[in-house]
Amino acid sequence: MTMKLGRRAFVGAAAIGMLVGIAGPALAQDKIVLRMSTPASETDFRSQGLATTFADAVSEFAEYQPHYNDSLFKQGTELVAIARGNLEMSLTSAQELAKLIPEWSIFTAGYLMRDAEHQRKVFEGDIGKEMYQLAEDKLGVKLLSVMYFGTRQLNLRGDKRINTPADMEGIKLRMPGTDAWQFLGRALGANPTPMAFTEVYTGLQTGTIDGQDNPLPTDKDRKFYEVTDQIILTSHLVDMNFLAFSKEVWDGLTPDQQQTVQDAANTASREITEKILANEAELVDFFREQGLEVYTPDVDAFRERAQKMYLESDFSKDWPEGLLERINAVQ
Ligand code: KDO
Repeated sequence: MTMKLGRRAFVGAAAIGMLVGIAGPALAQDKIVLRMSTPASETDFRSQGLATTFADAVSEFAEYQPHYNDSLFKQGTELVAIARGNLEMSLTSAQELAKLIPEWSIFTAGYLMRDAEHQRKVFEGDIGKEMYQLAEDKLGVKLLSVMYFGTRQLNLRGDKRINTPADMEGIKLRMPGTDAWQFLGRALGANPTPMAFTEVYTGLQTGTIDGQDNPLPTDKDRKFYEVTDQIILTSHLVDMNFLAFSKEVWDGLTPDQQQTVQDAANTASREITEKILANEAELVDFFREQGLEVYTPDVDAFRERAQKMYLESDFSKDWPEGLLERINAVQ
């Protein structure tokens, strides 16, 4: 695949490149300290999987030190922090990567990935290798593994029945604060508004926003069901996270240690994926028990509008040639 780097990517990469290597990894009792920053809570499946499986596997030579709820770095600033040598690990997303590497925006498109299995095969195959290499070359960030984070669904206040994107008109939908996320909100027919993940519960409670989108396990973990009335199963994004790791720290590990870190990331990511899939399957009943309306709209109408908008968007101009077809062909 020929990767064409746009001007934006070069400027961003050069600026970040200049900052790499300012500080070396911290050591605690002769162990490398791996600080991981995330907006997710401590009880989130991803947090739990990393704090057990990953942390245990690397414990001989590294101390895994998680920081939850945006307490160390703000959502969306973690990748630059890693590139600058100020952070060792994060759970990153295609949307955050796309902000720095435009080619990555292909993975922010609604209705692209079919399911968790499709996602795993794409990222554990050649496409994943190429996209991970791009992140390493341009940012000095190693993407160790992909984990399924759940399929994103609409979650709204009020009882307005939503069947097609036209019904979303005027709905103030909180989406995370990057262009890629805001575009997805518009592709769903909504009026998107940026807000940090940690502020969403209060935003729903006070009515600053009419709704939000997240996978069902996240809606449960953050108790969004307490302050909303309905979940519309649009399944608009089969979402994923990547375990991001400082290349500088990685390069300082012995080959054995690197293998241990890689194996730990793979095992933890697979376990997390399985747990999220199992939990997702149980949650429709749970939300109904909490009194929410849960229903499937005209998903084809949402898919058609979103796919058309993405193909006609500026994002698609940065997609590597042939990549869309290659992703679709992965069985
Ligand atoms: C969110 O802000 O809605 C989001 O789900 C976006 C994801 O990419 C990811 O950052 C996630 O938040 C955090 O990990 C918190 O769950």
